[in-house]
Amino acid sequence: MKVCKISILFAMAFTGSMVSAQNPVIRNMYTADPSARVFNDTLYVYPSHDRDNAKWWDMEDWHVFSTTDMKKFEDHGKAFSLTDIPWAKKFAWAPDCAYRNGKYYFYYPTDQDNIGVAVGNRPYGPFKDPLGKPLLSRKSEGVVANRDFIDPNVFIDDDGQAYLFAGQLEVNAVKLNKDMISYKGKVNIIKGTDHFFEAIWVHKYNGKYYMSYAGKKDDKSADSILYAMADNVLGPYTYKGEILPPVNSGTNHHSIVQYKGKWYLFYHTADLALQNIPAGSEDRKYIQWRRSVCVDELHYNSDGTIQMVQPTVGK
Ligand code: FUB
Repeated sequence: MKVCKISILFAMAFTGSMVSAQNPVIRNMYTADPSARVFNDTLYVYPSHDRDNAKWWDMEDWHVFSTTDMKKFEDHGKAFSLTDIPWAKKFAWAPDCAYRNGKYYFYYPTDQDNIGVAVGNRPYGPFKDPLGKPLLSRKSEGVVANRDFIDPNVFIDDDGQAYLFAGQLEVNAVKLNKDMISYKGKVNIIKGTDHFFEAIWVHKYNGKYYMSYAGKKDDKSADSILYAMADNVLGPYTYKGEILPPVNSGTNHHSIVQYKGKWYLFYHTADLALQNIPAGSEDRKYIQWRRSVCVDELHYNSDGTIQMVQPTVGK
């Protein structure tokens, strides 16, 4: 009887975060760093676009994807590219997008140094650079960037105030002005995000703020998705633990979104590359740069903490 109860509990815990059978959900190209956003009842994914033959993170452009059933993800094509940004040279990495005043604001890092913003009339672009310079960079007053200055995340609170978060090793945060292309006040350095490395994502659930991010939970581990909670968006946060264990792509980068009454964790793995590249091929050593977007359901405990997600990761 005891064994039976334990196995039922185990099965419930596992199926609670069980994958849709289709992971990776984006298969027409390599994609990573998915920022999922809901605009007008459609879920949009803003990922990085890993090149087909990539041997590093030398990405050049961004595509936007959308779904209404969490199964079929439509590629809306190239929305923005390094060639659209005169001041940027390289590395079209993890973006994010926000909606305000009838416009869509696309935030992106370049050169491991800068956070730019581009504006479009539709969620899938095309986007245009309104500033001709970065919105924020490692040289901006108050920014702490001892490693890369990357991975923008925008959070709009219930009172309408928008915040831009960015950074590696330190979480930098500014308040955006209503125009969404400028900021006000000082750069805040967020406290309490233990083990933080990169990939900031802020969301709110039942009045609490959640900051989730990639980081090593101890010296021996690879990057997990970890999280911290706070009563105020700018912290201080209290570290809570792991949401997603390390996956097979080395980097781990995610987003959390509510859609049609369910919560989802988007992340990436190297599974599509493992399926595409035959075992024994030299190219197998490059799978960490040919990533693919996955999604699983996410569940909260009654005290607001987040249950671990068990990803389906290939070998
Ligand atoms: O995709 C390039 C970089 O790898 C991202 O900016 C990081 O978050 C990591 O996923």
